Amino acid sequence: MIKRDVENIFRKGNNFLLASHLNPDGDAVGSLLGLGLTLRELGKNVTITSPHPVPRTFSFLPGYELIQEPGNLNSLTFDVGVVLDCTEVERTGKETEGLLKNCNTLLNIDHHVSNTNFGNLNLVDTDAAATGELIFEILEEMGVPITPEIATNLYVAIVTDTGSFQHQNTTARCHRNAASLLGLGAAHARAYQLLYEERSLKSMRLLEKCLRTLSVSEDGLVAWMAVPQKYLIETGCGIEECEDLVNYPKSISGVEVGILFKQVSNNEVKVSFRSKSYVDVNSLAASFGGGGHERAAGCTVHGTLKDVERRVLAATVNFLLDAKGATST
Ligand SMILES: [Mn+2]
Repeated sequence: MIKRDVENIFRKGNNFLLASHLNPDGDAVGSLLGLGLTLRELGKNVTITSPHPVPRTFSFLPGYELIQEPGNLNSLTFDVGVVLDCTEVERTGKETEGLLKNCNTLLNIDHHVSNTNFGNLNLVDTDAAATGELIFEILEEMGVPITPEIATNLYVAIVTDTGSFQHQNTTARCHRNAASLLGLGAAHARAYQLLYEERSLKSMRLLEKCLRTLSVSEDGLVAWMAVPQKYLIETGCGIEECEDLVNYPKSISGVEVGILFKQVSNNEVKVSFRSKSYVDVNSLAASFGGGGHERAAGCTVHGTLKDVERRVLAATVNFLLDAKGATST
C-alpha cells in the first residue's frame, strides 16, 4: 500500500527537502509546514523551500520563517525530496527541480487529476480536497504527535483549497479531517480572520477597477474579468492580490464558467478558470498547456491581453457546446 511506503520513507529518511509549486497557495504552504514541522519533531533534518516568496497572508502560519529560497541551498544534498501539491516536478521551479533530481528518493504527494506521477513513489489521490488532507491522513496513521502548530497548517491547507468548505471538492471526509484538526488545536478563528479579514485598501481599489471589466457572454453561461497590468501599477498591487478575483464572474447567477485574465507582461497572460457544475475546466486549461482540477484550473497564454481574451473565450464557448451536448445525451 502506497501510504505505508510513504510512512516508511518518513520514518527512515534523514535529510528531507520539501518543495511545492510556483505562486504558493494555502495548500502548498500549509502542507509544506505541516509536514515539515512534523518531520522536525521526529528529529529529521528538514529543509523547506519555495520558488516564489510566500504571500504575507500566510505569515501567521507556525514555521513560516523556516521557508527558504532555493538559491541558498545549492551546496546541500538531500536523501529524500518531497514534492507537494504539484502536477509535475517542473512546477517547483528550475532551481528546486535541480535539487530534487539529485535526491535518492523523490516522493510525489498530490491531489490534482493532471498529476504526471513523476516521483519514485506517487501518492496521488484526486478525491482528497487538499494535499494537506493527505498529509494529515498519513501522519494520523503513523500515530505521530500532531501539535496545535501542525494542526493549524493542515487545517489552513484544507480551508483554502475548499474555499472555506464551499467548493465542490468539499466532502464528508474533509470535514471529518478538519474536525480532527480542530480537536488537535488548530487555531481556526485566528486563521479565518488573518486569511479573510486582512484585505489591503489597495486590493479593494484593484477590485473596483477590475469589476468595471466584468463581461458576460450572450447566453449568460460565461463571465470574465481582466486585470490589465496598468491596474496593478496604478493601485500598487502585486499579482498575488488577484487570487480570489475569479470568484466574482463565477458568482453571477446562471454563469457556468468564470474566467480571470491577469496580464503578466505585454506578451503573457495568466488565465484562471472556475466552473460551477459540469464543465471540466482542467481539460479546457489543458488545451492551452495548463491544468488543475475539474472545477478550478489555470494556464499561461502568450499574446496581448485582447488577443488572449479572444482566443480563450472562443475555446470556452466551443468547449461549453461540447459539454452541454455530452450532458444532454
Ligand atoms: Mn491543492
